[in-house]
Amino acid sequence: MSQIFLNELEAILGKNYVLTSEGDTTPYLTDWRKRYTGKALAVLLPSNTQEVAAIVKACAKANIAIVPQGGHTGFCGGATPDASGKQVVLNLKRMNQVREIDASNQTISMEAGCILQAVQERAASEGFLFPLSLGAEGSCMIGGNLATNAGGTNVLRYGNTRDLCLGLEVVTAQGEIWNGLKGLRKDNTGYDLRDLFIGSEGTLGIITAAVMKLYPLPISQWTTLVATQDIASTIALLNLFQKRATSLLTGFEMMTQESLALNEKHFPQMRNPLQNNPPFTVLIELSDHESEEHVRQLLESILEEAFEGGMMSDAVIATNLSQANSFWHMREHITLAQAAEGANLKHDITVPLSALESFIQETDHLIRAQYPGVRIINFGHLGDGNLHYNIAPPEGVDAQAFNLAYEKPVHELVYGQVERCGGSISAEHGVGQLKLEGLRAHKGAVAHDLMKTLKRALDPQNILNPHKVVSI
Ligand code: FAD
Ligand code: 2HG
Ligand code: ZN
Repeated sequence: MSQIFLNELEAILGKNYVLTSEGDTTPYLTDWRKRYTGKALAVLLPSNTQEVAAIVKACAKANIAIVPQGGHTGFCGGATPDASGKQVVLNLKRMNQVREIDASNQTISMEAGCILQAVQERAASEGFLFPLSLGAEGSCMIGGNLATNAGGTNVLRYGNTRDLCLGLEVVTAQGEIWNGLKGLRKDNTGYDLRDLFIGSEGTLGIITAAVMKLYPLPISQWTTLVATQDIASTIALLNLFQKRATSLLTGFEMMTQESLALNEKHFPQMRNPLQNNPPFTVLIELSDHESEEHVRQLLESILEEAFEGGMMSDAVIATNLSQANSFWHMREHITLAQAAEGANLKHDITVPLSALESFIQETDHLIRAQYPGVRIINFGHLGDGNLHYNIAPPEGVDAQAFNLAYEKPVHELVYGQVERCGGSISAEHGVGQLKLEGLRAHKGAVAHDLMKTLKRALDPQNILNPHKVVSI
Protein backbone atom coordinates (compact mmCIF):
# COMPACT_ATOMS: atom_id res chain seq x y z
CA MET A 1 0.00 0.00 0.00
CA SER A 2 2.68 2.53 1.02
CA GLN A 3 4.72 1.86 -2.10
CA ILE A 4 1.72 2.37 -4.42
CA PHE A 5 0.96 5.63 -2.59
CA LEU A 6 4.58 6.80 -2.79
CA ASN A 7 4.66 5.98 -6.52
CA GLU A 8 1.58 8.15 -6.95
CA LEU A 9 3.28 11.04 -5.10
CA GLU A 10 6.41 10.62 -7.23
CA ALA A 11 4.27 10.80 -10.35
CA ILE A 12 2.93 14.16 -9.11
CA LEU A 13 6.17 15.74 -7.83
CA GLY A 14 9.02 13.86 -9.47
CA LYS A 15 11.24 11.41 -7.58
CA ASN A 16 13.59 14.09 -6.22
CA TYR A 17 10.84 15.85 -4.31
CA VAL A 18 9.47 12.89 -2.39
CA LEU A 19 11.99 12.39 0.41
CA THR A 20 11.92 9.09 2.26
CA SER A 21 15.45 8.23 3.41
CA GLU A 22 16.38 9.02 7.00
CA GLY A 23 19.23 11.27 5.90
CA ASP A 24 16.90 13.35 3.73
CA THR A 25 13.91 13.57 6.07
CA THR A 26 15.65 14.17 9.45
CA PRO A 27 15.94 17.98 9.11
CA TYR A 28 12.15 18.24 8.74
CA LEU A 29 11.22 16.12 11.74
CA THR A 30 12.38 18.12 14.79
CA ASP A 31 11.10 21.57 15.75
CA TRP A 32 13.28 24.63 16.44
CA ARG A 33 13.16 24.15 20.21
CA LYS A 34 14.06 20.45 19.84
CA ARG A 35 11.04 19.67 21.93
CA TYR A 36 9.19 17.51 19.42
CA THR A 37 10.59 14.87 17.08
CA GLY A 38 8.33 12.81 14.82
CA LYS A 39 8.54 10.34 11.97
CA ALA A 40 7.12 10.66 8.46
CA LEU A 41 6.17 8.35 5.65
CA ALA A 42 7.64 11.01 3.34
CA VAL A 43 8.54 14.68 3.17
CA LEU A 44 6.96 16.29 0.10
CA LEU A 45 8.32 19.39 -1.64
CA PRO A 46 5.77 20.75 -4.16
CA SER A 47 6.66 23.60 -6.52
CA ASN A 48 3.19 24.96 -7.29
CA THR A 49 -0.43 25.08 -6.13
CA GLN A 50 -1.62 22.42 -8.60
CA GLU A 51 0.90 19.97 -7.15
CA VAL A 52 -0.31 20.75 -3.62
CA ALA A 53 -3.89 20.11 -4.71
CA ALA A 54 -2.93 16.80 -6.38
CA ILE A 55 -1.05 15.70 -3.23
CA VAL A 56 -4.06 16.46 -1.02
CA LYS A 57 -6.36 14.48 -3.34
CA ALA A 58 -3.97 11.51 -3.27
CA CYS A 59 -3.71 11.70 0.54
CA ALA A 60 -7.49 11.96 0.93
CA LYS A 61 -7.95 8.87 -1.26
CA ALA A 62 -5.37 6.90 0.76
CA ASN A 63 -6.51 8.42 4.08
CA ILE A 64 -3.04 9.73 4.90
CA ALA A 65 -2.68 12.76 7.18
CA ILE A 66 -0.72 15.82 6.03
CA VAL A 67 1.40 18.08 8.23
CA PRO A 68 1.95 21.42 6.45
CA GLN A 69 5.33 23.00 7.15
CA GLY A 70 7.08 26.31 6.46
CA GLY A 71 10.33 27.31 8.16
CA HIS A 72 9.63 24.98 11.12
CA THR A 73 10.37 27.80 13.58
CA GLY A 74 7.00 27.55 15.38
CA PHE A 75 7.05 27.20 19.16
CA CYS A 76 4.08 24.84 19.62
CA GLY A 77 5.06 21.73 17.63
CA GLY A 78 2.41 22.45 14.98
CA ALA A 79 4.64 21.60 12.01
CA THR A 80 6.13 18.39 13.46
CA PRO A 81 4.53 15.05 12.52
CA ASP A 82 3.53 12.52 15.19
CA ALA A 83 5.56 9.41 16.02
CA SER A 84 3.49 6.96 13.92
CA GLY A 85 5.48 7.33 10.70
CA LYS A 86 2.15 7.34 8.84
CA GLN A 87 1.86 11.08 8.18
CA VAL A 88 3.42 13.06 5.36
CA VAL A 89 5.12 16.42 5.88
CA LEU A 90 4.31 18.95 3.15
CA ASN A 91 6.99 21.61 3.15
CA LEU A 92 6.29 24.70 1.02
CA LYS A 93 9.86 26.00 0.69
CA ARG A 94 10.05 25.58 -3.11
CA MET A 95 7.03 27.85 -3.54
CA ASN A 96 9.04 31.01 -2.91
CA GLN A 97 8.18 33.46 -5.68
CA VAL A 98 6.95 37.01 -5.17
CA ARG A 99 4.26 37.13 -7.85
CA GLU A 100 3.63 40.87 -8.00
CA ILE A 101 4.07 44.21 -6.24
CA ASP A 102 1.13 46.47 -7.06
CA ALA A 103 2.52 49.91 -6.21
CA SER A 104 -0.74 51.73 -6.78
CA ASN A 105 -2.76 49.33 -4.63
CA GLN A 106 0.12 49.14 -2.09
CA THR A 107 0.05 45.34 -2.04
CA ILE A 108 2.41 42.44 -2.55
CA SER A 109 1.29 38.98 -3.68
CA MET A 110 3.52 36.02 -3.07
CA GLU A 111 3.72 32.27 -2.63
CA ALA A 112 3.52 30.73 0.83
CA GLY A 113 7.12 29.51 0.89
CA CYS A 114 8.67 32.99 0.67
CA ILE A 115 11.03 33.65 3.59
CA LEU A 116 9.77 36.63 5.59
CA GLN A 117 13.08 38.53 5.38
CA ALA A 118 13.18 38.10 1.59
CA VAL A 119 9.69 39.66 1.42
CA GLN A 120 10.77 42.61 3.61
CA GLU A 121 13.84 43.13 1.39
CA ARG A 122 11.90 42.88 -1.86
CA ALA A 123 9.32 45.40 -0.58
CA ALA A 124 12.09 47.77 0.56
CA SER A 125 13.81 47.55 -2.83
CA GLU A 126 10.63 49.02 -4.32
CA GLY A 127 10.32 51.72 -1.65
CA PHE A 128 7.80 49.98 0.61
CA LEU A 129 7.69 48.70 4.16
CA PHE A 130 6.40 45.17 4.80
CA PRO A 131 5.95 45.60 8.54
CA LEU A 132 5.80 42.03 9.85
CA SER A 133 9.02 41.54 11.84
CA LEU A 134 10.14 38.79 14.24
CA GLY A 135 13.33 37.14 15.47
CA ALA A 136 12.89 34.14 13.14
CA GLU A 137 12.44 36.29 10.01
CA GLY A 138 15.54 34.83 8.34
CA SER A 139 13.92 31.37 8.22
CA CYS A 140 10.16 31.52 8.87
CA MET A 141 7.89 31.64 5.82
CA ILE A 142 4.89 33.75 4.97
CA GLY A 143 2.59 30.67 4.89
CA GLY A 144 3.72 29.78 8.42
CA ASN A 145 3.26 33.40 9.54
CA LEU A 146 -0.30 33.37 8.21
CA ALA A 147 -1.07 29.92 9.58
CA THR A 148 0.05 31.00 13.07
CA ASN A 149 -1.16 34.60 12.75
CA ALA A 150 2.31 35.64 13.91
CA GLY A 151 2.80 38.84 15.92
CA GLY A 152 6.31 40.21 16.46
CA THR A 153 7.62 43.65 17.22
CA ASN A 154 5.53 45.93 14.96
CA VAL A 155 2.05 44.83 16.04
CA LEU A 156 1.55 47.96 18.13
CA ARG A 157 1.46 50.07 14.95
CA TYR A 158 0.60 47.68 12.09
CA GLY A 159 -1.27 44.77 13.69
CA ASN A 160 -0.77 40.99 13.55
CA THR A 161 -0.24 39.01 10.33
CA ARG A 162 -4.04 38.77 10.05
CA ASP A 163 -4.30 42.57 9.87
CA LEU A 164 -1.76 42.69 7.05
CA CYS A 165 -3.49 40.11 4.86
CA LEU A 166 -6.02 41.01 2.18
CA GLY A 167 -6.38 37.77 0.25
CA LEU A 168 -5.42 34.10 0.25
CA GLU A 169 -5.12 31.12 -2.04
CA VAL A 170 -5.85 27.89 -0.17
CA VAL A 171 -5.97 24.19 -1.01
CA THR A 172 -8.86 22.64 0.89
CA ALA A 173 -8.94 19.26 2.63
CA GLN A 174 -10.67 17.89 -0.49
CA GLY A 175 -7.86 19.10 -2.77
CA GLU A 176 -9.87 21.98 -4.26
CA ILE A 177 -8.15 25.31 -4.91
CA TRP A 178 -9.89 28.36 -3.42
CA ASN A 179 -8.68 31.48 -5.19
CA GLY A 180 -9.31 34.33 -2.78
CA LEU A 181 -6.35 36.41 -3.97
CA LYS A 182 -8.12 39.75 -4.07
CA GLY A 183 -6.25 42.84 -2.91
CA LEU A 184 -9.37 44.49 -1.51
CA ARG A 185 -9.62 46.55 1.66
CA LYS A 186 -13.39 46.08 1.66
CA ASP A 187 -15.25 42.87 0.80
CA ASN A 188 -18.43 42.14 2.71
CA THR A 189 -19.65 39.09 0.81
CA GLY A 190 -20.76 36.93 3.70
CA TYR A 191 -18.55 34.69 5.84
CA ASP A 192 -14.90 35.72 5.93
CA LEU A 193 -13.13 32.63 4.61
CA ARG A 194 -9.75 34.34 4.67
CA ASP A 195 -9.92 34.95 8.41
CA LEU A 196 -10.96 31.35 8.97
CA PHE A 197 -7.72 30.02 7.49
CA ILE A 198 -5.46 32.62 9.11
CA GLY A 199 -4.33 31.28 12.48
CA SER A 200 -5.72 27.78 11.79
CA GLU A 201 -2.21 26.25 11.87
CA GLY A 202 -2.71 23.97 8.89
CA THR A 203 -5.79 22.26 10.31
CA LEU A 204 -8.40 23.68 7.90
CA GLY A 205 -6.52 24.21 4.63
CA ILE A 206 -3.09 24.65 3.09
CA ILE A 207 -2.20 28.27 2.33
CA THR A 208 -0.37 28.43 -1.00
CA ALA A 209 -0.29 32.19 -1.71
CA ALA A 210 -1.34 35.54 -0.25
CA VAL A 211 -1.89 39.21 -1.01
CA MET A 212 -0.55 41.41 1.78
CA LYS A 213 -0.56 45.13 2.57
CA LEU A 214 2.45 47.39 2.03
CA TYR A 215 3.19 50.73 3.70
CA PRO A 216 5.45 53.67 2.89
CA LEU A 217 8.99 53.26 4.29
CA PRO A 218 9.57 55.62 7.23
CA ILE A 219 12.29 58.19 6.59
CA SER A 220 13.45 58.39 10.16
CA GLN A 221 13.53 56.00 13.13
CA TRP A 222 14.75 56.69 16.66
CA THR A 223 15.41 53.90 19.11
CA THR A 224 15.97 54.27 22.82
CA LEU A 225 16.50 52.07 25.87
CA VAL A 226 14.79 53.33 29.03
CA ALA A 227 15.28 52.18 32.63
CA THR A 228 12.19 51.81 34.82
CA GLN A 229 11.94 50.64 38.41
CA ASP A 230 8.63 48.77 38.42
CA ILE A 231 5.86 47.57 36.16
CA ALA A 232 3.42 50.33 37.14
CA SER A 233 5.79 53.05 35.90
CA THR A 234 6.56 51.01 32.76
CA ILE A 235 2.86 50.97 31.89
CA ALA A 236 2.55 54.67 32.71
CA LEU A 237 5.46 55.28 30.32
CA LEU A 238 3.68 53.28 27.60
CA ASN A 239 0.49 55.28 28.07
CA LEU A 240 2.46 58.53 27.87
CA PHE A 241 4.09 57.45 24.58
CA GLN A 242 0.71 56.31 23.21
CA LYS A 243 -0.79 59.69 24.03
CA ARG A 244 2.03 61.88 22.76
CA ALA A 245 3.56 59.91 19.88
CA THR A 246 0.29 58.25 18.72
CA SER A 247 0.94 56.45 15.42
CA LEU A 248 4.67 57.31 15.45
CA LEU A 249 5.14 54.74 18.23
CA THR A 250 6.23 51.56 16.40
CA GLY A 251 7.87 49.53 19.16
CA PHE A 252 7.54 49.15 22.93
CA GLU A 253 9.33 46.05 24.21
CA MET A 254 9.95 45.19 27.85
CA MET A 255 12.83 43.13 29.29
CA THR A 256 13.29 42.30 32.96
CA GLN A 257 16.62 42.31 34.80
CA GLU A 258 16.55 38.49 34.97
CA SER A 259 16.02 38.15 31.19
CA LEU A 260 18.95 40.39 30.38
CA ALA A 261 21.16 38.71 32.99
CA LEU A 262 20.60 35.42 31.13
CA ASN A 263 21.45 37.16 27.85
CA GLU A 264 24.67 38.47 29.29
CA LYS A 265 25.59 35.03 30.64
CA HIS A 266 25.44 33.47 27.15
CA PHE A 267 26.28 36.51 25.01
CA PRO A 268 28.62 38.73 27.06
CA GLN A 269 28.88 41.15 24.11
CA MET A 270 25.15 41.92 24.61
CA ARG A 271 25.62 43.95 27.78
CA ASN A 272 22.79 46.24 28.71
CA PRO A 273 24.12 49.77 28.01
CA LEU A 274 21.92 51.09 30.84
CA GLN A 275 23.81 51.39 34.14
CA ASN A 276 23.49 48.43 36.57
CA ASN A 277 20.94 46.46 34.50
CA PRO A 278 17.79 48.06 36.01
CA PRO A 279 14.67 46.10 37.11
CA PHE A 280 13.00 46.85 33.76
CA THR A 281 14.60 47.88 30.45
CA VAL A 282 12.23 49.17 27.80
CA LEU A 283 13.12 49.37 24.11
CA ILE A 284 11.12 52.13 22.43
CA GLU A 285 11.07 52.94 18.73
CA LEU A 286 9.49 55.94 17.00
CA SER A 287 9.16 56.07 13.20
CA ASP A 288 8.32 59.11 11.13
CA HIS A 289 7.55 60.04 7.56
CA GLU A 290 8.38 63.71 8.11
CA SER A 291 11.76 65.02 9.23
CA GLU A 292 14.52 63.50 11.43
CA GLU A 293 14.41 66.60 13.58
CA HIS A 294 10.67 66.36 14.25
CA VAL A 295 10.77 62.84 15.67
CA ARG A 296 14.01 63.37 17.61
CA GLN A 297 12.60 66.45 19.34
CA LEU A 298 9.38 64.61 20.11
CA LEU A 299 11.29 61.68 21.62
CA GLU A 300 13.41 63.96 23.81
CA SER A 301 10.41 65.90 24.97
CA ILE A 302 8.46 62.75 25.93
CA LEU A 303 11.48 61.35 27.78
CA GLU A 304 11.83 64.64 29.67
CA GLU A 305 8.19 64.52 30.72
CA ALA A 306 8.56 60.85 31.77
CA PHE A 307 11.67 61.66 33.82
CA GLU A 308 9.98 64.58 35.56
CA GLY A 309 6.92 62.44 36.21
CA GLY A 310 9.06 59.78 37.93
CA MET A 311 8.28 57.07 35.34
CA MET A 312 11.90 56.40 34.38
CA SER A 313 15.37 56.77 35.86
CA ASP A 314 17.71 56.64 32.85
CA ALA A 315 17.75 56.44 29.05
CA VAL A 316 20.17 55.88 26.18
CA ILE A 317 19.18 57.10 22.72
CA ALA A 318 20.83 55.30 19.80
CA THR A 319 22.89 57.81 17.85
CA ASN A 320 23.32 55.70 14.71
CA LEU A 321 21.82 52.71 12.93
CA SER A 322 24.37 50.25 14.23
CA GLN A 323 23.64 51.23 17.85
CA ALA A 324 19.90 50.97 17.21
CA ASN A 325 20.45 47.50 15.72
CA SER A 326 22.48 46.48 18.77
CA PHE A 327 19.52 47.41 21.03
CA TRP A 328 17.22 45.21 18.92
CA HIS A 329 19.77 42.37 18.86
CA MET A 330 19.91 42.45 22.65
CA ARG A 331 16.11 42.12 22.76
CA GLU A 332 15.99 39.33 20.16
CA HIS A 333 18.81 37.33 21.74
CA ILE A 334 16.78 36.53 24.86
CA THR A 335 15.16 33.58 23.06
CA LEU A 336 18.59 32.33 21.95
CA ALA A 337 19.98 32.75 25.49
CA GLN A 338 17.09 30.66 26.83
CA ALA A 339 17.79 27.95 24.24
CA ALA A 340 21.49 27.97 25.19
CA GLU A 341 20.58 27.64 28.89
CA GLY A 342 18.40 24.56 28.25
CA ALA A 343 14.71 23.72 28.00
CA ASN A 344 12.33 26.10 29.76
CA LEU A 345 8.59 26.41 30.23
CA LYS A 346 7.20 28.96 27.80
CA HIS A 347 4.07 31.02 28.38
CA ASP A 348 3.17 33.31 25.49
CA ILE A 349 0.31 35.13 27.15
CA THR A 350 -1.67 38.32 26.83
CA VAL A 351 -3.75 40.24 29.37
CA PRO A 352 -5.43 43.65 29.16
CA LEU A 353 -2.92 46.39 30.00
CA SER A 354 -5.11 47.40 32.93
CA ALA A 355 -4.56 43.94 34.49
CA LEU A 356 -0.87 43.58 33.68
CA GLU A 357 0.52 44.93 36.94
CA SER A 358 -1.63 42.66 39.08
CA PHE A 359 -0.86 39.68 36.80
CA ILE A 360 2.91 40.12 37.15
CA GLN A 361 2.93 40.89 40.86
CA GLU A 362 0.69 37.99 41.86
CA THR A 363 2.09 35.44 39.45
CA ASP A 364 5.69 36.28 40.37
CA HIS A 365 4.76 35.92 44.04
CA LEU A 366 3.02 32.54 43.57
CA ILE A 367 5.76 31.09 41.36
CA ARG A 368 8.56 32.18 43.70
CA ALA A 369 6.72 30.85 46.74
CA GLN A 370 5.92 27.46 45.19
CA TYR A 371 9.09 26.90 43.16
CA PRO A 372 11.91 28.54 45.13
CA GLY A 373 14.96 29.46 43.09
CA VAL A 374 13.33 29.33 39.64
CA ARG A 375 14.18 32.09 37.18
CA ILE A 376 11.30 34.06 35.71
CA ILE A 377 12.39 35.10 32.22
CA ASN A 378 9.71 37.68 31.61
CA PHE A 379 9.93 39.90 28.54
CA GLY A 380 7.85 40.73 25.51
CA HIS A 381 5.71 43.03 23.48
CA LEU A 382 4.41 45.14 26.36
CA GLY A 383 2.67 47.56 24.01
CA ASP A 384 0.36 44.66 23.04
CA GLY A 385 -0.08 43.36 26.61
CA ASN A 386 1.88 40.30 25.42
CA LEU A 387 4.36 38.77 27.84
CA HIS A 388 6.74 35.87 27.25
CA TYR A 389 6.48 34.74 30.84
CA ASN A 390 8.95 31.86 30.73
CA ILE A 391 10.11 29.78 33.67
CA ALA A 392 13.63 28.35 33.82
CA PRO A 393 14.69 25.91 36.56
CA PRO A 394 16.92 27.09 39.40
CA GLU A 395 20.55 27.51 38.34
CA GLY A 396 22.30 24.13 38.29
CA VAL A 397 19.07 22.07 38.29
CA ASP A 398 18.62 19.68 35.36
CA ALA A 399 16.07 21.23 33.00
CA GLN A 400 14.60 17.96 31.70
CA ALA A 401 14.00 16.64 35.22
CA PHE A 402 12.53 19.97 36.37
CA ASN A 403 10.15 20.17 33.43
CA LEU A 404 9.07 16.56 33.77
CA ALA A 405 8.14 17.14 37.40
CA TYR A 406 6.68 20.66 37.19
CA GLU A 407 5.54 21.40 33.65
CA LYS A 408 1.85 20.71 34.26
CA PRO A 409 1.42 22.52 37.59
CA VAL A 410 3.48 25.53 36.44
CA HIS A 411 1.40 25.85 33.24
CA GLU A 412 -1.80 25.55 35.24
CA LEU A 413 -0.70 28.17 37.75
CA VAL A 414 0.18 30.66 35.00
CA TYR A 415 -2.89 29.90 32.87
CA GLY A 416 -5.14 30.22 35.93
CA GLN A 417 -3.75 33.69 36.52
CA VAL A 418 -4.22 34.55 32.84
CA GLU A 419 -7.85 33.48 33.01
CA ARG A 420 -8.40 35.45 36.21
CA CYS A 421 -7.11 38.55 34.43
CA GLY A 422 -9.31 38.06 31.34
CA GLY A 423 -6.32 37.14 29.16
CA SER A 424 -5.38 34.52 26.58
CA ILE A 425 -3.02 31.53 26.95
CA SER A 426 -1.67 32.10 23.43
CA ALA A 427 -0.98 35.64 22.29
CA GLU A 428 1.00 35.05 19.10
CA HIS A 429 2.64 31.60 18.97
CA GLY A 430 -0.52 29.58 18.39
CA VAL A 431 -1.61 26.26 19.87
CA GLY A 432 -0.11 23.38 17.87
CA GLN A 433 0.26 20.28 20.03
CA LEU A 434 1.81 22.12 22.99
CA LYS A 435 -1.39 23.90 24.03
CA LEU A 436 -4.00 21.43 22.78
CA GLU A 437 -5.03 20.59 26.32
CA GLY A 438 -4.63 24.19 27.52
CA LEU A 439 -6.97 25.39 24.80
CA ARG A 440 -9.55 22.75 25.69
CA ALA A 441 -9.41 23.82 29.32
CA HIS A 442 -9.30 27.61 28.88
CA LYS A 443 -11.03 28.56 25.63
CA GLY A 444 -14.50 28.01 27.04
CA ALA A 445 -16.75 25.05 26.20
CA VAL A 446 -18.95 26.84 23.66
CA ALA A 447 -16.00 28.29 21.74
CA HIS A 448 -14.17 24.97 21.80
CA ASP A 449 -17.24 23.14 20.46
CA LEU A 450 -17.64 25.72 17.68
CA MET A 451 -14.02 25.17 16.70
CA LYS A 452 -14.58 21.40 16.53
CA THR A 453 -17.72 21.94 14.42
CA LEU A 454 -15.71 24.03 11.96
CA LYS A 455 -12.94 21.45 11.80
CA ARG A 456 -15.43 18.62 11.14
CA ALA A 457 -17.17 20.67 8.44
CA LEU A 458 -14.04 21.63 6.55
CA ASP A 459 -12.00 18.49 7.10
CA PRO A 460 -14.42 15.62 7.84
CA GLN A 461 -11.73 13.01 7.14
CA ASN A 462 -9.42 14.71 9.68
CA ILE A 463 -6.41 14.54 7.38
CA LEU A 464 -5.11 18.10 7.80
CA ASN A 465 -2.72 18.31 10.74
CA PRO A 466 -4.82 16.10 13.05
CA HIS A 467 -4.50 16.53 16.84
CA LYS A 468 -3.15 20.03 16.49
CA VAL A 469 -5.20 22.99 17.85
CA VAL A 470 -8.33 20.81 18.40
CA SER A 471 -8.85 17.06 18.47
CA ILE A 472 -12.08 15.77 16.90
P1 FAD B 1 6.12 26.44 10.87
O1 FAD B 1 6.78 26.37 12.17
O2 FAD B 1 6.68 25.62 9.77
O3 FAD B 1 4.56 26.08 11.02
C1 FAD B 1 3.78 26.66 12.02
C2 FAD B 1 2.32 26.16 11.90
O4 FAD B 1 1.75 26.61 10.68
C3 FAD B 1 2.20 24.64 11.87
O5 FAD B 1 1.01 24.28 12.47
C4 FAD B 1 2.14 24.31 10.39
O6 FAD B 1 1.45 23.11 10.14
C5 FAD B 1 1.39 25.50 9.84
N1 FAD B 1 1.76 25.89 8.48
C6 FAD B 1 2.98 26.25 8.02
N2 FAD B 1 2.89 26.61 6.73
C7 FAD B 1 1.60 26.45 6.36
C8 FAD B 1 0.88 26.66 5.16
N3 FAD B 1 1.48 27.10 4.05
N4 FAD B 1 -0.45 26.41 5.13
C9 FAD B 1 -1.09 25.97 6.25
N5 FAD B 1 -0.45 25.74 7.41
C10 FAD B 1 0.88 25.99 7.47
N6 FAD B 1 6.37 34.22 16.64
C11 FAD B 1 5.68 35.37 16.84
O7 FAD B 1 4.47 35.39 16.63
N7 FAD B 1 6.31 36.51 17.27
C12 FAD B 1 7.65 36.55 17.49
O8 FAD B 1 8.17 37.58 17.88
C13 FAD B 1 8.40 35.36 17.26
N8 FAD B 1 9.74 35.34 17.44
C14 FAD B 1 10.43 34.19 17.22
C15 FAD B 1 11.82 34.19 17.42
C16 FAD B 1 12.55 33.03 17.20
C17 FAD B 1 14.04 33.06 17.41
C18 FAD B 1 11.89 31.85 16.80
C19 FAD B 1 12.66 30.58 16.55
C20 FAD B 1 10.52 31.84 16.60
C21 FAD B 1 9.78 33.00 16.82
N9 FAD B 1 8.39 33.03 16.64
C22 FAD B 1 7.70 34.18 16.84
C23 FAD B 1 7.66 31.78 16.30
C24 FAD B 1 7.61 31.46 14.79
O9 FAD B 1 8.67 32.04 14.08
C25 FAD B 1 6.28 31.91 14.17
O10 FAD B 1 5.24 31.16 14.72
C26 FAD B 1 6.23 31.78 12.64
O11 FAD B 1 5.07 32.41 12.18
C27 FAD B 1 6.24 30.35 12.15
O12 FAD B 1 6.50 30.33 10.76
P2 FAD B 1 7.13 29.02 10.07
O13 FAD B 1 7.20 29.27 8.61
O14 FAD B 1 8.39 28.65 10.72
O15 FAD B 1 5.99 27.96 10.38
C1 2HG C 1 9.96 36.98 20.92
O1 2HG C 1 9.14 37.88 21.11
C2 2HG C 1 9.48 35.63 20.52
O2 2HG C 1 11.19 37.18 20.99
C3 2HG C 1 10.08 34.52 21.36
O3 2HG C 1 8.10 35.58 20.46
C4 2HG C 1 9.55 34.42 22.76
O4 2HG C 1 11.35 33.05 23.54
C5 2HG C 1 10.17 33.35 23.65
O5 2HG C 1 9.44 32.82 24.47
ZN1 ZN D 1 7.14 37.45 20.85
